[in-house]
Amino acid sequence: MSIRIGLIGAGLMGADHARILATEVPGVTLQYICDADAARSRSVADAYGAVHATSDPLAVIADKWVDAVLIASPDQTHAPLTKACIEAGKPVLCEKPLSQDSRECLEVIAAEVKGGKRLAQIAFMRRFDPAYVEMKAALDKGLIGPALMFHCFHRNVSAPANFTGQMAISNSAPHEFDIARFVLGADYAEISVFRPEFVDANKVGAPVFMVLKTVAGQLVNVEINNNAAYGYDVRGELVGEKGSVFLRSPIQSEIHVHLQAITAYPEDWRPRFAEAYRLQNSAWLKSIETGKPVGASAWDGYAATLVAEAGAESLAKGASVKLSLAAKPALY
Ligand code: ISE
Repeated sequence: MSIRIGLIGAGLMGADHARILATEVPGVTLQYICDADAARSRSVADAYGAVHATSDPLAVIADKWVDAVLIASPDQTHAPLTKACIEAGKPVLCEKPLSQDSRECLEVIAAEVKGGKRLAQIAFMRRFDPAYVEMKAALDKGLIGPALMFHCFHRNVSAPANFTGQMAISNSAPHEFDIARFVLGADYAEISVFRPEFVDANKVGAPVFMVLKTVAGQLVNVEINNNAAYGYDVRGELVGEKGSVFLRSPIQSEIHVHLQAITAYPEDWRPRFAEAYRLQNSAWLKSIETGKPVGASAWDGYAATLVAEAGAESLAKGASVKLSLAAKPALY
């Protein structure tokens, strides 16, 4: 039976989720495309054969003809809409971050605990990326020995138009906060965030450099540069006592011409993580059928947001900030 999806948010990521659900994931009916911009929701609905276009997210969530909801609207809407889905008893895949405020994340968690079941999955799609999956498998099999350090680079061509303030930390970096925590299987104890001295701190997307220590004593360093200019480039190397695992990007070809070997960088994250999104969205749909949650939970969303808040505090204070999570409910 087809699962009827209400998709909220028809911007860059929402439109790509519509494409994925319409063309790469079997057994889906796009019941709604919802966006504050009515013309944009209509355009995406027409492009991918959705039944309805609307600008009312709460009506989408309440509609009995909607079985599940995918949230890809602006960050500040994620937590309240996810909470509304949980209270309506509907499975929801919410784009990261769950919120830029850890208190909002705890409200979502409280709603899930009250309902007694996990309904929310947070779209930390790198957990499904084949390269990161192989990295975690190598560690878990003991191939490189105990993990010591995890080096992460995350570079965008230029900061997205909607970026403000510390979104390098609160919007981009949560990917690294979550994937390193997932691969290492460890929470964080503290974070220090730095910025190159000569960089204009007020320039949106200005680079930040972070050093995190896990509760197990491992070190994670994260460079976020949202104005890298040359291409979209995400790198990682997990270093263990006996070896390391280097993250490879899915490069399909290399052009040999004029005494050069050329490989291309993608313009943004969608081509680089296309397979991760396809696998994530397929796994989400399967979890709706089986009732067995997969991927990142609302608790994982809270954990990433808490680190981002501490990171912004560390950058402002010029000092490391220690982290302590709330008590983890048994549901997670
Ligand atoms: C964006 O929201 C994403 O989630 C991308 O995966 C990430 O690379 C980018 O930095 C974020 O702004």
